[in-house]
Amino acid sequence: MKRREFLGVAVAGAGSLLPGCGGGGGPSGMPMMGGPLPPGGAALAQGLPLKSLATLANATPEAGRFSAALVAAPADLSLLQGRTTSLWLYNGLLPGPVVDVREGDHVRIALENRLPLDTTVHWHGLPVPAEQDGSPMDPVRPGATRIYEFDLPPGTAGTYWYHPHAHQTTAQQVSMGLAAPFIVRAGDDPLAHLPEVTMLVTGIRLDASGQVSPGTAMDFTVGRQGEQLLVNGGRLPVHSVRPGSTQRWRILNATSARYLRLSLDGHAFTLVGTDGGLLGAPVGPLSEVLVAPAQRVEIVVTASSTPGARFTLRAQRHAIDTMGMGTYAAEDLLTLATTAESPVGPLAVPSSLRPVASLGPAVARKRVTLTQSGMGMMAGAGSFLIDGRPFDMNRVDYVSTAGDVEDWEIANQTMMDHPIHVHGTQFQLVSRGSGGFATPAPYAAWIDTVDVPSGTTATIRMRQDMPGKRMVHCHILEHEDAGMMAVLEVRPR
Ligand SMILES: [Cu+2]
Repeated sequence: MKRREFLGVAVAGAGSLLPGCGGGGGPSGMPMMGGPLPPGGAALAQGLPLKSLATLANATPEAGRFSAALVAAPADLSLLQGRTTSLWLYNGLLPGPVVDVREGDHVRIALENRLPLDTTVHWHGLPVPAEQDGSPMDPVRPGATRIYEFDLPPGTAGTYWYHPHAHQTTAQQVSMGLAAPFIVRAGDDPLAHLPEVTMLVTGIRLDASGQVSPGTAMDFTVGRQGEQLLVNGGRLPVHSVRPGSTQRWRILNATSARYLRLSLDGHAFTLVGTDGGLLGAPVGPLSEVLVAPAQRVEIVVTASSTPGARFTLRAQRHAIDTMGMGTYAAEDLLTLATTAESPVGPLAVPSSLRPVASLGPAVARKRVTLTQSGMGMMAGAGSFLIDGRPFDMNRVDYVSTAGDVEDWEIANQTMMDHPIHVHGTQFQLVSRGSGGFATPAPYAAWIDTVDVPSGTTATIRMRQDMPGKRMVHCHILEHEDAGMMAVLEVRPR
C-alpha cells in the first residue's frame, strides 16, 4: 500500500490508513486539468440552493411494487445566460429522477429511447438478472421501448445509480446528462432518524457555444478532463442547515473519470455506508474520503454549531497517473451554510449499523491483469486493456459457477489508476498489495467498484448468484468504451 488508502478512506488522527495523505498529487509543476471554466470561458450560474432531486413517481398503488416510465430524450436547458444547451436527459431532468424504493419491491420500469442512438439502462450495483442488467449486449434501439423488471432482495438497501451502458457510447451518453440515483431502503434502517440528503456529482464541459463538448483524444487516454463539477445539477450549490444539525449524506460519483477526494472545511465526518449499503459499524472521524468514479459513500455530518457560517465541500487535488496527465486540481463542490437560528444538539449514530456478512472461504481464484499497449501514456485511445485484449462481446473471458465464492486478484500493470466495476453482485475488498506486500482490508464493506491504483493489486471476494453474462470493466467511461472491458459468464450450478 503505497499512496492510496483502503476503500478510499483515510482515518483522521492516530492510525491513519493513508501514509502520505494530503499530498496525493503528481509531479509538481505539471499542468493540471479540471480547471473551473470551459474553453469558451462561460461560467455556469453558481451558488444557488442545493436542488432536491425529483423522485420518479410510482404509477402503481399496489404495495411491494414499483412501476414507472423513463424517457431518454434530447432536451434543451438554459445553463448559460442567453443560450440553450442541448442535452440528453431522463424525463427532461438534469440529473434524472431518483428511483426511491424498498427492499422486497418488485420494480418494473419502461424505458423509451428517443435518442438518436442505441441506449440501455444499467442498474449500477444492483443484483438484477443478467437479462435485465442493461449491458451493451442488450441495446434498446432508437424509437423502441424496453421494460426492465426485477426484484430487490432483502439486504440490498443502499445507494445505487442508473446510467446508459451502450456499446462504445456510454461516455458520450453520460456526458450529455444521463445519470440518476437509485435508492433502496430497508424497513429496519438504523439511521432512519437522521435527515438525509442525496448529492449526485456529475461533470459538464461546455464549448464556447454552450454545447457539451465531445470527447477528445486526451479524454480517451486519461478520462474526460476539464469538466465543471455539478451537485444535483447545480454548480457550487449552497446547502443550508440549522447550526449543529446532524445529517446523512448519500454522495454519488457519476462523473466519467473524476476521482473525488472529498473533504469538508472545519468538519470531520463519519463513514456509514459504501456502494452496497451500510457498514457493520461507523468508521471515523474522517477528514476525507476518496470516492472513485461510479462509487458511492454515505457519511454522517454534524454541522458546526456556529450560526451564519459557511464551509466548503471540496474535491481535493488528486493524481490518477504516474505522469501527471490525469491530475485533477482541487475544486469546490458545495457550500455548507449554517442558518442564523440557534444551534441544535447532534443526533447519535448507533455503534453498530448492519452486519456485513462474511462470504466464507473462496473455492476458486482468478487473476485479472490491467494492461496497456503502446508507449507510456502517449498510446492514446484504446491503450488500456484487460489481460491484453480489447472488449469483444462475443468472447467469454472468465467463467464462474453461480453460488461459488471466488477471490479475484486485480493487478494494475498500467501507468494509471482504474476503478474496476463488476456487474451482477456486490463484493468485498480482501486486501491491497504492492511490491510483494499485502495489507488486509481494515473492515468489511459491500462495494461494486474497486479502485486499483497503478502498480498495485486489489484482491476482492465475490459470489455471483445469477447465471448469465456479466461485464467486468473500468468505470472511467472512456476506457470502458475504448475496450477496457471483459465478459464474465456465470454458469448455473
Ligand atoms: Cu480505466
